[in-house]
Amino acid sequence: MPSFFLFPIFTAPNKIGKGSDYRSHHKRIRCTMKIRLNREQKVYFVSDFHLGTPDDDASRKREEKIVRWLGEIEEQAAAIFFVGDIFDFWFEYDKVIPKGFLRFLSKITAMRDKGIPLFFFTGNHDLWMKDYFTEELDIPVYHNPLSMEINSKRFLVGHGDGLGPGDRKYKLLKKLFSNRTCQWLFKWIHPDIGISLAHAWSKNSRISNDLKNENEFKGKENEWLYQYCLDIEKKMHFDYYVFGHRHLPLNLPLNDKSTYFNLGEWVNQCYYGEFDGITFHLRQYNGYAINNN
Ligand SMILES: [Mn+2]
Repeated sequence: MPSFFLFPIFTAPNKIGKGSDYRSHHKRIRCTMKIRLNREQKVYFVSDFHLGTPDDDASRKREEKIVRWLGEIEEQAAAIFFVGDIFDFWFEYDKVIPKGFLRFLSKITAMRDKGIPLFFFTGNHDLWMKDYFTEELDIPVYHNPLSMEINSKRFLVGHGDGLGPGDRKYKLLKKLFSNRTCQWLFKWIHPDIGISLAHAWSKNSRISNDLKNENEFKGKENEWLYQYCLDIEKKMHFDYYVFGHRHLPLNLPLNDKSTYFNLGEWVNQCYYGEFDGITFHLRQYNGYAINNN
């Protein structure tokens, strides 16, 4: 089991994802966590597994690949950050959680039992996480970006949905999805119906279409998260901005000291972020080829 030093300073997640003016988000960013790595240790970041889509077979193969990857990195992992959209749909009822994903859940349970710190961020597909992961697995769940210091580098990490300029349609939808009354109403629909409806919606959503590899980079000026990072950087400095959501692996320098990384996705390309204490690398997992189309 790797030894590690982890000093969470404040446990409460900050609130920078909220508020109508994203330009004031920096006021709420504080260093919320400090991690110090030993020589051999690494911190991993991964997002957008979208477990459950497009069908059970493809999702199962992907899940097996994820479990293999976790098995390969766990010896070196000082911490692993799951940066949202891990599930294509997740909704916690008071006494029920969605069926499936047992291999993945078993793997992360075993890793937590070995003492490896794991952290979840919610994405736009699984924002309805409540206390299940925290209470059952002792995995903190963050709904907004989190700042952290790993060795001497400063990170801002989050799923990234609804940040930056533009995407008003989605921001409105997010308000609806985050609305407590809407959530309360949804939970009274029988799970067999509610979850089926959610999967049908997810399959037709723009984000899901993005997963068919139709997403493309349309220049820095159209990259909302890049614009968001630039804006934060005017007010406070981070060495690395690490987001998911775009389904595009990106490595875009903001200035000579800061870089915006996007973690891509695991339906097609299987990218992840690895920080060795000095440098952040975006890597592709080339384990056992699977056909998931
Ligand atoms: Mn996604």
